[in-house]
Amino acid sequence: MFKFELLKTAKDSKARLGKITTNHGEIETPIFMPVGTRATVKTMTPDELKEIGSQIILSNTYHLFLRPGTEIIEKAGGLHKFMNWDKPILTDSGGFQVFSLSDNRKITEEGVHFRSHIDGSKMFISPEKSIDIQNILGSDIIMAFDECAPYPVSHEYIDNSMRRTLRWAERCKVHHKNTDNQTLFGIIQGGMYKDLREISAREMVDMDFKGYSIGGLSVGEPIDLMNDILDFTTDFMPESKPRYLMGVGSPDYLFEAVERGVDMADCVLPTRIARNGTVLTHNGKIAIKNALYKEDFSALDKECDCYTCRNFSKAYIRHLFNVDEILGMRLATIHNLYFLLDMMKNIRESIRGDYFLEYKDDFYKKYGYK
Ligand code: PRF
Ligand code: ZN
Repeated sequence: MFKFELLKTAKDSKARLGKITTNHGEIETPIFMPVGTRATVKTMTPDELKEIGSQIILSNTYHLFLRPGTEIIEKAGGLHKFMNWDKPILTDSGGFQVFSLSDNRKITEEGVHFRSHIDGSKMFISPEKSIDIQNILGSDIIMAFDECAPYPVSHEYIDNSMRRTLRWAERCKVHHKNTDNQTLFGIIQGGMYKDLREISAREMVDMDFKGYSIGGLSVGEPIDLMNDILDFTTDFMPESKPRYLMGVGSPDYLFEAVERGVDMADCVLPTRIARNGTVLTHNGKIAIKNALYKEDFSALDKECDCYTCRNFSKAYIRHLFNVDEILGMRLATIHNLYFLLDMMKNIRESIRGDYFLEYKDDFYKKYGYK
């Protein structure tokens, strides 16, 4: 079961309002997906994730393949049961992590040989193997195996890499049999080269996936370049299918993506920065360890209704970080995720009410962007 309904397209931009239905429930789009790389959104219980409004989480083939391994997750009855999360799960194919984390990679037409970043043991992931692993995980939305090319890199490199990713996508589609329960997305690559983005987008769309991801962006390029390539790419994508921008999760990147027609995004940013004491607020980021907050008994963000902001002060959370108490990380994570999920909810409301660009403008002014 997989359905995408496009409910509305904004008048002032390419922003869209939609709804995805999966076997594990509905997802309102545009949506931000918290990242649970190793079958846990770091520091958060599933109940807490639900309480802050998470509708879907992302997990990673690469990490779960290395540890605990597919055999254990299979015995547990799949990833949903293993981690006790009964809402939708999207898994990435390993096509990014294998390139960013592993050692001694060798890319062949068949797949990628690499050494585990944990114990150095020899590993291999091919398009077929990535699908097999994701089939065992039982995630609702699965990704084709791709290469996320580095930046900056030559036109020739991206040309070869993007065409191999197209052939790999075709192999994933042929190999994926569990189509009633799991929906496969193709990933558009092409680096920062428009001619290659166009080929990748057109060929992926011809293969008729149920949804399309945009990969190879937010890899270190300037935001204006990303916005330009993104705007160009979404024009080749069908209106009737969801569009997922991979690895984007700061407030400005999310607004810019939605404005250009993106429906889904994920990133470790809110959870990662929370663990080093960086907190998102309506007036910009703050470093909670700063001495400035030593005697500040107000909430992290006076406009936030999250559990953390309703119950604890900056001074207390600063203290927790300064003495390395794990509750500090938990409270900051709850707040940062709530902040982004609430922002996405406001974005959806603004598209519904035809004031998306005004909302963006107000948010940016207060946050201190631009
Ligand atoms: N491919 C895959 N996962 C990803 C990316 C990609 O290009 C990115 C790029 N920002 C993040 N995650 N498979
Ligand atoms: Zn809060």
